[in-house]
Amino acid sequence: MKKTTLITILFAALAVYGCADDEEGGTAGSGGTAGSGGTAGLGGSAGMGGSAGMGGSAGEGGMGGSAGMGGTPGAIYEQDFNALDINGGFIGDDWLYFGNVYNADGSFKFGFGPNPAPNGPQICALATGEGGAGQEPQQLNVYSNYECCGPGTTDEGHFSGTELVETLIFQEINPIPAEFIGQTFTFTFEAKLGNINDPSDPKCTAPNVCESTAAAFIKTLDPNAGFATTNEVPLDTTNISPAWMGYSLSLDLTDPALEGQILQFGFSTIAQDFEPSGNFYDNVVGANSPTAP
Ligand SMILES: [Ca+2]
Ligand SMILES: [Ca+2]
Repeated sequence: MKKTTLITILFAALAVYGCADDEEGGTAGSGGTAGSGGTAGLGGSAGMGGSAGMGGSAGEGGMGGSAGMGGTPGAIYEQDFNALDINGGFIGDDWLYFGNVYNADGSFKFGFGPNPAPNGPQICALATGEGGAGQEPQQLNVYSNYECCGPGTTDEGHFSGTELVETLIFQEINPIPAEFIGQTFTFTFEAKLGNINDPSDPKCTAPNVCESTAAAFIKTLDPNAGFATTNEVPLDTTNISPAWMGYSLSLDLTDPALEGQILQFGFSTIAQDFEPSGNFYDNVVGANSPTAP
């Protein structure tokens, strides 16, 4: 049943994205097309099992957000952030947040999550006015959790002055279905430098040194091995251009052992001592294509 429904969503997704020409017009007429996308999304939700993220996306395709992005062949997830509620408490569309704290020497201290990714004031937030025609009206700003952790009590994370605070903002495919094996998963997005390590920030003026880092990533985790990371493809976004540019990273899913594991893709930051860490992201696409021999 799972397999059958998954195939349904894959075809349904293609059908939805196939309507891109309609969507690009931004006309009311495209709304009607998107309605059938919503129906397909319900099937997708069941097919993807735990991944409400994927099903949710297709289901909400009725809003035209994902369908409107222009139709990427093999796309299983698309988000331009334009139709998400900028006044809501969460990013929505099943974006998740996981937090980690590391000791000053980089050793792991503790982690927590996953939880729904908040729409500010910490961790990440929908933004507007940070892009051009290809990114407006809304983008995603990812930064640190400056309330982490235990202010006035345990004084950890930023409040320790030396510990490292990691934020991970991601979509999850859980479990990885059999159909993904033999495919290459590609994560593409656009990004613009935010306030990360901004030299004009008082936090970054001598003698203080700002050392925040940021990245995009694809990971797989094995739930049957204590959620051990079985693959990790990072793309450093610490020093990206202040102009919007496109980026891409990919992971070969050939290993049959990946079936049933968890695939995550998204953005991360590591910061300490309240140092600035923000970047802007937009036009996220996760797509499968047959792995080249
Ligand atoms: Ca956008
Ligand atoms: Ca520092």
